[in-house]
Amino acid sequence: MNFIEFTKNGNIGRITLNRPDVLNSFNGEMAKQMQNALDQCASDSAIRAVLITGAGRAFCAGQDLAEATQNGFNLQETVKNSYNPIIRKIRLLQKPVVCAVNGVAAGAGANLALGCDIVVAGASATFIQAFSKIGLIPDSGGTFFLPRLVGMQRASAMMMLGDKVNAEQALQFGMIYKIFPDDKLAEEAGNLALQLAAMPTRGLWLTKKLLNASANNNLQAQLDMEEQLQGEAGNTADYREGIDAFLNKRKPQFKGV
Ligand code: T3D
Repeated sequence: MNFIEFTKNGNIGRITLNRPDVLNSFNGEMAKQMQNALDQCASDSAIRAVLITGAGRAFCAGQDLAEATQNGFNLQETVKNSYNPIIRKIRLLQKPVVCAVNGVAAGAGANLALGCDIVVAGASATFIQAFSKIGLIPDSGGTFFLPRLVGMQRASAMMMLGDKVNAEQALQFGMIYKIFPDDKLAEEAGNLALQLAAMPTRGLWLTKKLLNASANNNLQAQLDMEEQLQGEAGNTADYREGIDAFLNKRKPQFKGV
C-alpha cells in the first residue's frame, strides 16, 4: 500500500500523506514509508526543496488510534521508531521543507507540521494538540517547537485543553507563515517550493542549521557559529554567482553548491 505518495517533479520532492479514509493518521507502515521518502529527498541531489501535504480533506490526524489499541502496541517504541526519526530527518534535511496544511492537523500530525521550515495552511485548516484528550503527552517535537513559536502560556493552554486552533489563530500566534484560500493552497505551496528550489539552497541549509542551533545556544555560541558558517557560505559557487549576477544586473542561476 502506498500510504505515502512520493513524487519528484523537477527539483521538488513532494510527499503526500495518503490514508484519507482515516484522515491520514499514521500507522507503523506509513511512518516507515515517510522515513523512506525523506531519505530519498536527502540523497537525491536533484531535489532542492520538499513539500509535505495530505490527501483528501485532512492533513494528518496523528497516530492511528485503531492500531494503537492492538495487542502488543508499544507507545514508547512507536515514538522512538516512527515519529522521532521523522522529525529528526526533517530538521536535518539539508533542503527547505514546506508544509501545506490542507485540513485538520491533530496530535502528531500537528507537530509534524510545526517541525517543517515553512508552514502554510488552507483557510479551513485547524490545529489540535489532541493528545491530552486521550491521556497522552504531546510528542513529535511539539513540546520543543510550540512554546518557542507561541510562548509558554499559549502552548500550555493548547496542550492541556486540546482546543482546536483555526488557521487565523495559528497565523496570529506565529505557528504558520501564511494562509491561502483552500482551493489555492496546493498551487501556492507548490510555487513556494519552486521559489526555494531556485535559491542558493546550500546557504538555506546553513541558515536552517543556525536556526536549529539557536534554540539551545547562547548569543556568544550563536555568533561564533554565524562567523564560521558565513565563511562556509562565502566559499560556495552560489555566493559567487549571486554577486556576479547582482553586479551584472542579471538573474542568478543558483545550483545549490
Ligand atoms: O505511539 C503512539 O501512539 C504515541 C503517539 C501518539 C501520537 C498522536 O498523534 S496521539 C493523538 C492521536 N490523534 C487523535 O487523538 C485525533 C483523533 N481524531 C479526531 O479527534 C478527529 O477525527 C479529528 C478532530 C481529527 C477530525 O474530526 P472530524 O469530525 O472531522 O472527522 P472524524 O469523523 O472524527 O474522522 C473521520 C474518520 O477518520 C473516522 O472514521 P469513520 O468513522 O469514517 O470510519 C475516524 O474514526 C477516522 N480517524 C480520525 N482520526 C483518526 C481516525 N482513525 C484512526 N486514528 C485516528 N487518529
